[in-house]
Amino acid sequence: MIAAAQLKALAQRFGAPPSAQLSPLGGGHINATYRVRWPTGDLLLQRVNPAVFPDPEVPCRNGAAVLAHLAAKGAACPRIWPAKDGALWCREPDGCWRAFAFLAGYAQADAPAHRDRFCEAATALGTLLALLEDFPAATLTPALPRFHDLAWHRARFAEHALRAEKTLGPEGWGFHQALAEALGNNPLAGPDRVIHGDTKLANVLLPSSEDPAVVVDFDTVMVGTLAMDFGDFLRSVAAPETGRAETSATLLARLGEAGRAFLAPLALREGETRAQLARAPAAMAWMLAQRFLTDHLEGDRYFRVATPGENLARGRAQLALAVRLAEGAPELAEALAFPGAKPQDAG
Ligand code: GN1
Ligand code: MG
Repeated sequence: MIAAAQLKALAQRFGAPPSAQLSPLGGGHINATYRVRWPTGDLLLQRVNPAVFPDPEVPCRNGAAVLAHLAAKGAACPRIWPAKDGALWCREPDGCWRAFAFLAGYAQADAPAHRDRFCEAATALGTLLALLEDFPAATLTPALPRFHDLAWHRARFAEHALRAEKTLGPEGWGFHQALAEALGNNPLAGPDRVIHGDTKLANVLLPSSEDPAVVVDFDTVMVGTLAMDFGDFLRSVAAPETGRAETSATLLARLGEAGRAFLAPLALREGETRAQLARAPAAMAWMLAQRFLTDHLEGDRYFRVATPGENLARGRAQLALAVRLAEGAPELAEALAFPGAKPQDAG
């Protein structure tokens, strides 16, 4: 729990008057986020969680550099709100605090009201990756070492194999085994790119006006592969928490549409093929399932839970989703055919 007095004092370091209104903003499993409002200011104040990020200044620094790059190109992106002393973030004993101008009039792309706007979110993310193609990758420090390293997450989960098998039961454990077989050794491989690292729908804000969509949460920008961002986005578009009961055909048609919108702004590189990208949503869902399950078995130290068992439920849901996505991968590869695809992209 973050004490009200501490929050107030922090808000004042970012220029808020003592009378400013403070309200918590939900969402996210890791950082703590608040909105701070007063007559002439409106900001989003956030603590980067040091229990997750070994050095919470690293995501702040990476994010600030990427946002400066995007702003210089005139892209719609979050605006950092510096502290009164000019600092872009404040190091405190409980983590790093930073602020952004609050984006009023926008809502997260996973909001029920936006359920049919996933292609706008996809285009925003594809455009972002295109804009990051000339970002100096070597200046980024990994905020979370081995973050999207599927083999590493598999090995960590495997340490709990006996308990995991018992906890998941024959069906869930069977899903896990089947995915290991279906997805092969390195389904997220590809040439290096600067990627966002957390491309779920909720990290795209859609406007109520004609303005462009805005991608947020640059804590995990890193050198990775297109498959990682592409796969994470499509697995979130497919996520069961969106509350859709869809047939597989409808789901795959929607994923095909979202996937084409994501890829349209990008020039695919050698090694980035449709067949491989089509397996990435399953791979990302499977990796996330193992991250949730490992955390459940280790006592919920990473992903925040409101009640015990929540990470188990999240893990089970991602596991079932991963199976569905792996089954649909060949069809998704077909659906990803997009105008302008080069023959070598046919994978
Ligand atoms: C975490 O905290 P949040 O919700 O932005 C996680 C992502 C997961 C996501 C699942 C740094 O993101 O990798 O996909 O939960 N971020 C980190 O909802 O681990
Ligand atoms: Mg995040």
